[in-house]
Amino acid sequence: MTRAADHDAVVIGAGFAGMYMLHRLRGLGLSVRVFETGDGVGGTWYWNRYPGARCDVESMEYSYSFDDDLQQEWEWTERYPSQPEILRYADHVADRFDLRRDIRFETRVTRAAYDESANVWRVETDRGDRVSATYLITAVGCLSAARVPAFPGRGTFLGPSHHTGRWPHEGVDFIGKRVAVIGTGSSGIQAIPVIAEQAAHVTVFQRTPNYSLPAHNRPMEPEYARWVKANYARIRDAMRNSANGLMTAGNDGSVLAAGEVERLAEFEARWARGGVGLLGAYGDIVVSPEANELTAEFVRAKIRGIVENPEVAERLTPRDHPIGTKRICVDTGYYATFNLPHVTLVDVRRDPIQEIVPTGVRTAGGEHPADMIVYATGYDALTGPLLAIDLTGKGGLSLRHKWAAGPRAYLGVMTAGFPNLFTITGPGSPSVLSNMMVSIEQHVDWIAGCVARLRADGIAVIDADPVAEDAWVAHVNEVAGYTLYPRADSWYMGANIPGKPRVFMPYIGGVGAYREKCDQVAADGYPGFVLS
Ligand code: N01
Repeated sequence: MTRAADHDAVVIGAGFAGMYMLHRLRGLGLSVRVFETGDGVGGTWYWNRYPGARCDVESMEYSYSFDDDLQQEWEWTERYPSQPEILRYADHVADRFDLRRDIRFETRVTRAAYDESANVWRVETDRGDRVSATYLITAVGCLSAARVPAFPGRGTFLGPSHHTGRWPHEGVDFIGKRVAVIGTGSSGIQAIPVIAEQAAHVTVFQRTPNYSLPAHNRPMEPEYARWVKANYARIRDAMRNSANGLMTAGNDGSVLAAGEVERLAEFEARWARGGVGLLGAYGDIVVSPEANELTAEFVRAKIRGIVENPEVAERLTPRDHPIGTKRICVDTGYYATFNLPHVTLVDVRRDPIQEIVPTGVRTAGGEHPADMIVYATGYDALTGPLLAIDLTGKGGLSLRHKWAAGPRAYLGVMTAGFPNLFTITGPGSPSVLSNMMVSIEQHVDWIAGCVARLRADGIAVIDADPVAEDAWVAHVNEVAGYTLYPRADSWYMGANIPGKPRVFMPYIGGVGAYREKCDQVAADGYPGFVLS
């Protein structure tokens, strides 16, 4: 018997999305090849080994739900899981489900082209692989294309420099070192306090002050873990149907309707509980500028209360964007770190970085000596990892060309002109606005269901209908437009990458509503898709 393709499916990436996709496709009897750039599984958690790296979704929620034995047997040790623990979990899953035998590690997919005459994807890697597959599934992550700004003189620096998302596996010793940290997003805000515990001096280069909420991390309470496990079926179901894939639903009420006493009590309670919950205190925080400002002012007052030097406190205080419209940060001791005598804050809006010199960072105000530079400068989010691959669809259409003015995908899962190509947690889906584990499982289950249906019905090709795609993209933009999100220069908007189109990329309609829509489309025989 001749095979039309080397594999039924190629999956790009062996993070949580790629691993589960492999498991599900195997379950359907498909032959699958996974390509992974790293030499291990875990994706984001494989690369992000910087000090302090920790998830801001609670452990009991940031885990797979597809296998009850797995969720019952795995023991999380802390309220919020640290990077090493998440990586151990990913390794455990890979072993438990015998995933590694179908993953080709240390291999980057460089190119994939749809061959219309054979209805296969022809996939090429940097290791010289040339394979074909009926289905191509990207599981490349949303925040995996690390970005270091093109500061002049970057190559001249004499010491080591590390991007937080490409951290050395052997770790980094900061003891006695003068460390420059550029960037104060989630990664910088987590890393800075830990680096400051060891380093002789830390100079933090901040462009935009960020809102950060305390994690109040603590050891897992066994009683709580037992309770969650006993109720997992119900809890997971509620998470799947929630707005953001979390266990604790936000309140619907209005900040403006609440009196000052009630509002402050609610904010204080959520601040004391820790984590991102403050943003869920009321339903209008990311919708109404006035409601948002009251919430932002609560956090600003906290910053003023923690940071002893009023001038430093003011420099750390965010005023240029509504709270929540850039990804909210969660920290352990971030603001208090600026009370330490060996930690300096440089506001690079007032005192811009001019160049990297062999012995440090030069701003307009002078040189800041450093033995080491940490780039916590973020990612070319969502589209970056996809466009890094030279993807070509029908008639030689390149994805880079198609998405030149911004990403376009029907339901955020397929892009017209690229048949049999599925994207897990890509643009146009809730992805980064949700608990990623929930969104990953939803996409993987939907794709597996779709593939099973195509095979059962003898359908060779599925493609998005451009009309349905246009309508979905318009809907994604319309829903974003009801919120304050488009007002911020965020990576959600592509604003952190010079020249990137300014489009709100994820879908903010909510995890539950999105799932319902996807399930309805499947139940109705895939309207909006072209099957042949
Ligand atoms: O990246 P970021 P990140 N000169 O893009 C600054 C997730 N995550 O790696 O804001 C000077 O947020 C930039 O400044 P500005 C989470 O979704 C989650 O920190 O663009 N500075 C900003 O301060 C998060 O949002 C967790 O003005 C420059 C910083 O670098 C996402 O990953 C932990 C600059 C980049 O911040 C990305 O977070 C970590 C320049 N030329 C990450 N260019 C948790 O779960 C950029 N910057 C807790």
